Amino acid sequence: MKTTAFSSTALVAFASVATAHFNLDYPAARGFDEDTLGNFPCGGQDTATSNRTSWPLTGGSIALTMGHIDANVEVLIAIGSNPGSAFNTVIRPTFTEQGLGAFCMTGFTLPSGLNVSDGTQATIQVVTNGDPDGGLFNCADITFSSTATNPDSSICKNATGVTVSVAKVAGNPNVTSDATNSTNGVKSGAAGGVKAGLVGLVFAGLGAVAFALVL
Ligand SMILES: *[C@@H]1O[C@H](CO)[C@@H](O)[C@H](O)[C@H]1NC(C)=O
Ligand SMILES: *[C@@H]1O[C@H](CO)[C@@H](O)[C@H](O)[C@H]1NC(C)=O
Ligand SMILES: *[C@@H]1O[C@H](CO)[C@@H](O)[C@H](O)[C@H]1NC(C)=O
Ligand SMILES: *[C@@H]1O[C@H](CO)[C@@H](O)[C@H](O)[C@H]1NC(C)=O
Ligand SMILES: *[C@@H]1O[C@H](CO)[C@@H](O)[C@H](O)[C@H]1NC(C)=O
Ligand SMILES: [Cu+2]
Repeated sequence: MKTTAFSSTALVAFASVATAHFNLDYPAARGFDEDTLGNFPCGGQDTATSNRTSWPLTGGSIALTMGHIDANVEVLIAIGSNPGSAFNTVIRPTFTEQGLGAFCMTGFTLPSGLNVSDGTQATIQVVTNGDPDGGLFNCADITFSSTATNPDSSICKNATGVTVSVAKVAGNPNVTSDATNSTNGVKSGAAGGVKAGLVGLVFAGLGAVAFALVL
């Protein structure tokens, strides 16, 4: 799925068909480099930017453009103004998305244990899987706001044919797609910081299996 020319104007337009592995369109990504998207924790964009999106305390949305016909997706968050790689909290456990183009996740709620209020700064990390090996990452810096509103349907929308299903990660004891079974999608005993790396490995295995099934 890796292609060459990806223009920044296409990223701004949101409406364009994906040419990258995946894009994080909203909240605004720190940046984008197709070649370093596989680098933990933020696809080569590892320093917080000053371009923070005001994001709702409850019911937030995250808009992506998907460049793989089939991808596992997970969303994590780290609290703080420049949290490094401390993406210890899962806010959307791993699931499988199918279909190219616009994909907007809606209805985010935060685990009750998280110390977040109006004005808290944080960074959202979106993890998807690769081609098929390895994890792919991108991050967006946000400020939680009780008055933030979600973007309109020109930015937050699903392309025709986009579907989601339960992730095929049942074999990994450290990952659960049942959000009610753990506070953050990671079973106790699995270190959160380590987990994103594990997810990449899991994705690698899944990719190989999926590829074999296609054949
Ligand atoms: C900053 O974020 C806004 C959306 O919140 C986005 O439209 C804009 O392109 C971003 N600017 C840069 C330089 O990334
Ligand atoms: C929660 O965050 C506020 C400000 O961000 C801080 O003053 C307070 O100590 C934090 N509480 C806990 C329990 O970490
Ligand atoms: C996109 O599809 C997902 C999965 O069905 C759904 O949860 C989400 O709300 C949809 N987004 C929009 C903007 O309708
Ligand atoms: C929930 O967690 C318990 C204890 O770790 C485990 O026995 C059970 O299988 C889990 N359920 C699901 C659906 O993952
Ligand atoms: C699960 O997590 C534990 C603790 O971090 C780790 O030792 C183990 O290798 C993990 N297992 C898998 C299958 O990822
Ligand atoms: Cu790709």
